[in-house]
Amino acid sequence: MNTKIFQIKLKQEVLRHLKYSLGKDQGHATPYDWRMSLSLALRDIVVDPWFDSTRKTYDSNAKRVYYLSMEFLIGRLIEDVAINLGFEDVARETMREFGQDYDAIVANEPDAALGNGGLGRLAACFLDSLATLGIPAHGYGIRYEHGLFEQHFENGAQVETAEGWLAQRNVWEFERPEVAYIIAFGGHVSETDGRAVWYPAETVKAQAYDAPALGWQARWCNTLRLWSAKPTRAFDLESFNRGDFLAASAPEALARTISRVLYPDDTTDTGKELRLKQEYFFTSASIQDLIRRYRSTNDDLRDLPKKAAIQLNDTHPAIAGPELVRLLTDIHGIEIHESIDIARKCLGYTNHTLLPEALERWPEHLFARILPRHYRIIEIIQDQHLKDTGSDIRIIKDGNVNMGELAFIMATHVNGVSALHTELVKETVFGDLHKVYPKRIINETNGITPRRWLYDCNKPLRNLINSTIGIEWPDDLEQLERLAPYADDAAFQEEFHKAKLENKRRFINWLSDIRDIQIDPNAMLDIQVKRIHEYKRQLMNLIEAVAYWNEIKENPTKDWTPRVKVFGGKAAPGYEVAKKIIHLINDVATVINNDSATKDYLQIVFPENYNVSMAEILMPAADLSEQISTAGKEASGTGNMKFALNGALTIGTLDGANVEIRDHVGAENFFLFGLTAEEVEERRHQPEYSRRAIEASPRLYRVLNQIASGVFSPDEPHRYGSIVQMMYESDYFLVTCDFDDYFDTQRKVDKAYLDTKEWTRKTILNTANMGWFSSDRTIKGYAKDIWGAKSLYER
Ligand code: KOT
Repeated sequence: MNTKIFQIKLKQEVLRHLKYSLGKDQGHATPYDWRMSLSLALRDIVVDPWFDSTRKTYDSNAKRVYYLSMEFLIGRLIEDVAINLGFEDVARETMREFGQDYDAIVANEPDAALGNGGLGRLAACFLDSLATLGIPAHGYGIRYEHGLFEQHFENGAQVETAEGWLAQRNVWEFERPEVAYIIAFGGHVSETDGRAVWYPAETVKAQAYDAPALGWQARWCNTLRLWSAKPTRAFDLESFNRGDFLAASAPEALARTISRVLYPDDTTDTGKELRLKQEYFFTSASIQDLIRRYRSTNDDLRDLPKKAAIQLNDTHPAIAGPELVRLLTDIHGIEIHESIDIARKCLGYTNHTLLPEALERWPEHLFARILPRHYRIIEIIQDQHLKDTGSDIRIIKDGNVNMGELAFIMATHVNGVSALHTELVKETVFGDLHKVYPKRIINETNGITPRRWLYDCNKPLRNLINSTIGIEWPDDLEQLERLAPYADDAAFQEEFHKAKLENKRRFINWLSDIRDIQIDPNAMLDIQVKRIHEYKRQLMNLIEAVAYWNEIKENPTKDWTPRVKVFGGKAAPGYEVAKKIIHLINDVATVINNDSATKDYLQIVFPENYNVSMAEILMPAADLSEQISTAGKEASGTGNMKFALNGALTIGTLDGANVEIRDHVGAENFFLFGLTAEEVEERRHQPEYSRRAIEASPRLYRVLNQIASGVFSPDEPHRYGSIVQMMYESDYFLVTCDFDDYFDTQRKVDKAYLDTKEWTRKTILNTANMGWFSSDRTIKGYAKDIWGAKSLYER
C-alpha cells in the first residue's frame, strides 16, 4: 500500500479505536488514550502476519522451538512494532496530524520489566531474532503482576517500590481463558503395580496470555505465551455460607501469589518455597501446552524430539525434565526409562553464571514435600545416570536437589554464553560431568538485537549508516564491515562524530528534566550501567573517580580531560553491600559535583531506576563503556555489546564476551587492563593480597582513607567503614589488585579522547566490527547446533 493511503487508513483506525475501544472523543483524549489507540491500530496490523506464521507452521508440521524463561525483560513495544511493520514515519505523521507528539506517546508506555537484567534481556533479544529469522518458536514465561521494583533514592540510599505495569491495560496481549492447565502441588503419591498416581494437596490454574512477537519487516511472527495463576475453584461457596469468609477466598489467595511478583534477586535467593512453586507452575503449564499442541497433529509421543526443542534459560525451568517424564509415563503410559530418553532428546540447557551463590539447590525435604512425584522421578533419573556412566556424580546430594546437575544430565546440549565462560564451565562447575559427557558442553556466544539496539534507539547513526552502506544491515549485521573503509575518511568521521554529539545532547536534555545539572556535550560520557554487584566492581570505578578528583585538585591548571561519569543500576533489596555501594556513589557525587574547583572536569550522575528504556537513551550517547568485572566472573555481558555497537570505546578486563569483542574490534581499539581469570585465581592464594596492594598504591590508600574518615558522609563519618575494612581484609573481587592498572588505563583513555579524529576513527571501527554480535548470529548457532530447527520464511 502506498504511504499516503496507509496514513489515511491508520488515521481512521486510530480514531476508531479512540472512540470504540477507549470510549473517548478527540477533545478529551489524554496521551494514554492516544497511546492505546495507536497501539491497538498497530496491533490489528500484526494479527495477519501472526496468523500466517501460525498457519505455515501447522501446515508444514515443522519443528518448533520452546524457549522457557522465568524472565523476559522486554521494555516498551510500540516503537518496536511500528518499526518492524515499516510504519514508523507513518505513525509519527499520523500523530502529528492529531496535534500529538509521537515521542511523548511512545514514552507513555510503561516498560514491561519482567526480568532482572542480562538473562531476561537476552530472552527478549532471542524472541526478536527467532521471529526475524522465521524460526517457529514460543517464548514461555510468567505474567507477573508486578515486574522488577522501581528504584528511588532517599538521601542517596536505594528504596524500592512495587512496579505496576498491569495497572493499565497491557495492549499487546490477548487473554486466552480457554487455554488453561491445572498445576498441582504437595500431597502424596501411591504406586500400585508400577503405576504411580499423584494425589496433590492443592492446585492452581495456569491461564495463558499471548502476545505476538513480531520480526523485522513483519515477515514472521511468533508467540510469547505468559502464564497467569488463577484459582481452580474461584470461590468456596460452602465456606462462605458457613460464614468463614477467609477460608472462602483461600484458593484465590494462593493462586494470586504465584504470579504476583518477579523475584528481584539477580543471583541469590534460592531455597524459597514460593520461587519453587513459580518455577514448577510455569514449566508444567508450558510442557502440558506443548504436548497438547504436538498431539493435535501427531500420534506418537516417541517422536516428540523431532518436533519440539525445549531450551531452558538457566536452571529455573529445570523441572521441565522430570515434568516431561511424568507426563509421558504417568499420563501417556510410556515406560519411564524410555520417557527419560525422549525428554533428554528434547532438552537443551543454557548456563549463565558460575557464581556459586546463584546455583540453584533445593532442600530435599522442601522439594519432596512440594513435588513428591518429581522427587521420585529424579531419583530414577539419577540411578540411570549412575548406571550408564559408572560415575558417582549425584543430583541429590548433601540434603539438596541440585538443579544444575539435573539440567545437565537431562539435556542433550549444555551451552555457555561466551567462549571464556564455556571453557570455565568445563573446568569448574561442571568439570566432573564434562569428563563423563565430554561432548555435551558447547559454546553459543550471546548477542543483541540490532533492531532495538541500533536501528530503533540510535536514529542519527541509523541514518548515517543507511546513507553510507544501504539499508540491508538490520537483519544482516555483518554488513557493517563495509563502514570500515570510511574510518579514515575525514568527512565520514565528522558525520559519525556529529551523530554521537546528537545522541549526547539527547541524553543531556533527558537528564535535565530529572536533575539540576549542567553538562557539556563535549565532555567524555563514561557510563557503567548494569545490576549493582561486587563482582561488577562499580566500587572500583567510583574509587577511580575520587582518585582523579584528588589529582585535579592538586594541579587544577593542567589540561584535564572533562568527564561525566554515569552510573545506573539496581541492587537486590536484600543485598546490603550493593546498597551501600549505591549510597556511596550518591554521597561521592554530592561532594564532587559541588566542588567548583573541579566541576569543569569531573561530574558524577546516577539517575534512578535504570531500565530498558533508559538504556535506549544511554547506549547511543556513551563515549566510554565500563566493562570492568573481575576476570572469570561475568559470564558474557550484553551491555558491553550494545555500547560498542553504538560507537563507544570499551575499558575492560579479559572477562566474558569482552574477550571476543576485543578480538573483533581490534586490540588497538579497546582499553584493556587487569588480571586474567587465571591470574585472579592465583592471586587469591597469596597471603594478604589486598592489604599489600593498598600499601603499594598511595593513590588507592588515600581514597580509602577519605571514604573511611567520612569525607563523603560528614553526617555519619563511619557509614562506609565496613566497605573500607572489606577492601583491606576480604577483597574477594580484587578491586585493590586491579586498581592501579585501571587508573593508569583511564589516563590513556583521557589522552586518547583529546584527539577527536583518532578517537572517532576507533569508534567507527568498533561499530563496523560488531556485526558478529547480532543475536541473529547467536540464534542461528542454537538452531543448527542444538535445536535442529529451520527457518520457515522464504525471502
Ligand atoms: C541469575 C540467577 C541464577 C542463574 C543465573 C542468573 C543470571 C545470569 N542472571 N543474569 N545473568 C547474566 O546473563 C547474561 C546473559 O547470558 C550474561 O550476559 C551475564 O554475564 C549474566 O550475569
